Amino acid sequence: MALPVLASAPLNPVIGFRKSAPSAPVTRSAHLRSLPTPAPLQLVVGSPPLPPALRLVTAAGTSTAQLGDELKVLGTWRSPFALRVRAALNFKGLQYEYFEENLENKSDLLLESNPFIKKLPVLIHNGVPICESLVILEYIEEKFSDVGPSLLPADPYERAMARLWATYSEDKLIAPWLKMFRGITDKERAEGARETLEAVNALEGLLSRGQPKPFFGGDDVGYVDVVLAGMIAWMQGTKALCDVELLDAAKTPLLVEWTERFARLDGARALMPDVGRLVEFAKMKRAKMMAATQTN
Ligand SMILES: N[C@@H](CCC(=O)N[C@@H](CS)C(=O)NCC(=O)O)C(=O)O
Repeated sequence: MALPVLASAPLNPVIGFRKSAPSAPVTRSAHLRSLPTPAPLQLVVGSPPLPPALRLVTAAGTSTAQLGDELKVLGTWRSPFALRVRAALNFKGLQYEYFEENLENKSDLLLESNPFIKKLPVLIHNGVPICESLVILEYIEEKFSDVGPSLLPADPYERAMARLWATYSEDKLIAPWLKMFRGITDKERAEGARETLEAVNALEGLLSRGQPKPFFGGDDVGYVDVVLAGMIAWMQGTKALCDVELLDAAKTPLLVEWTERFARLDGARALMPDVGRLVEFAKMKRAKMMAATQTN
């Protein structure tokens, strides 16, 4: 089925922003550190008429049209996995069209693009879909290696470490977080909470290892920052959702600072979900899930 029209969206225009002047060459440090003054943005409203959907062209340094490439991202505002992909494109300065999906009623575009897994995010590059957020990140790195900064370090050992911590985030942070949030029994939820806190402490340790550094990538945002970024708002909402404080300034000060520093970056700010909205949404989803479990 077609993608949904958001109630407030105008009738089918392409709504986007582009920099009003050609952008300067992107240096790694200029693009990834907390940027003081965003480039002036210009509203672009154009045709052709699109399928009913919210399409956003994000502000970014490099027009993919100039590269002869077309990038589309299918996501939802709350998906930690979609946020990774959008943040990576933003940090590399790549323009893309964004499609907000309704997972209760998946679009044909999503089902056709990801027929086996049927999940978000999907990156569609010149009509060719790539699925799974970590796979997409690797694809962006390889395909656009000459555009903008690289998120993976140059050194093979450092690259391996970045990938290791990305896998760690999947297995030891996100999976236990879901167990804590969705667990049916007290035991399951407590186990999830304990494992999630362990991962949070390990990440604090990673940030404090050696010289103090603002990002997991060092002085600049890197692969691990982008992978973890999608969990920032979810970690901030965990106290309200699960009565577990994951971001405690006394226990994990570096991680707390990192979440705030990352969320202020130009490439991230607009992507960060509102925590209150996220909590309300997650409570509603959990209530529905629990009701379904009880009826079955
Ligand atoms: N391992 C996947 C996870 C993706 C995922 O779980 N996406 C969720 C949204 S956050 C989804 O599309 N769920 C739809 C469904 O399960 O039917 C990735 O990294 O991309």
